[in-house]
Amino acid sequence: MKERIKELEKEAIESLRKITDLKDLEEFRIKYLGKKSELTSIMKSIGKLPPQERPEIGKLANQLRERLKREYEELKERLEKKGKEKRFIDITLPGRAPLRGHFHPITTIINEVCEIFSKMGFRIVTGPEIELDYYNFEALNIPKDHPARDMQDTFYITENLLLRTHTSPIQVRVMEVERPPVAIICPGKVYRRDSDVSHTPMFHQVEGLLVDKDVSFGDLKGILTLFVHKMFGKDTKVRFRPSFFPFTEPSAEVDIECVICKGKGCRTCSFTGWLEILGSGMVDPEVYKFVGYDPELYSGFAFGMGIERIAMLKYGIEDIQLFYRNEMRFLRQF
Ligand code: 2NL
Repeated sequence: MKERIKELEKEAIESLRKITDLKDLEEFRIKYLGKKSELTSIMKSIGKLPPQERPEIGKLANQLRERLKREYEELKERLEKKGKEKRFIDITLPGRAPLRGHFHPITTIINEVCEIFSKMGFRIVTGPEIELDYYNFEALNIPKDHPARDMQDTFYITENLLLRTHTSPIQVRVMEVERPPVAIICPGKVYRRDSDVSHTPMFHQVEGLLVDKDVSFGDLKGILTLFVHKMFGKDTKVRFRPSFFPFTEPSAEVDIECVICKGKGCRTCSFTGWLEILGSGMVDPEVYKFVGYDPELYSGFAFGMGIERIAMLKYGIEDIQLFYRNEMRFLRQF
């Protein structure tokens, strides 16, 4: 038994010296230190030896086990370290470019519109999305029986509080505290109870207002034509078409030549050759009564546009819901 332990030690150490990778080392561990190894069975059989032989054999077997374990751990550590050093890093490879974000297409259009009017002297003003019925409807001369005031069309919070349905209340608030000249541009989110391919319950609007002495319909036409030319290109054809809003008189809708078919007629323009892009008009004297302006002294014009609509026309997008699905394949195209 003593002889066998000595042989086993020689054999084990010899095979350990030849090991160069972790796979062979694991085989070594199983063969010499595992549960089914010869050394383990020697240790198990010590109880069957004559009592006087047991201490010496036991000691030798234990010493061998400790030595093999130590050598095994040392070699394992060395091989693992070597494996890490071996991983080759090519420092000449170009780095991975970080993904760069950009503005949402709706934000881009809002910024473009606001910048055009800023340069013409309009001041950008924002206001609360939760409004009083007074600022959203009453002061804008929208009668009590107007369909827009229906529960079906407006999100009411209480009888007097609602989610604004346009950004006009901002302009009423400004006129309430400032005397003319007033030239403001008001971007923001607005809410209506509507949802299909061309409507979402929340959308964006930009409205503008200019009030001073001697502001005429000619000024409205001049400024809005300039806006269209800056926004869609200086060769874009514009037309003013009579319309109606409770808060303007007279009122006009502004159309541009269809950007898709260049006026020939297509599905986008319902075969009219024209696209409606904004509503406008001379501020109704009734509105001035609510804010304490003298309609004999002052006049002005206002206009409003839906940003999603402009973005859809400008980029040729057919489904408005795409703006709010946050699909990267859609957003990355802008
Ligand atoms: C549209 C039409 C419009 C206005 C908004 C306005 C504001 C005040 C007084 C008078 Cl405080 N008018 N805003 C005027 C005409 C049209 O918007 O189609 N928007 C999407």
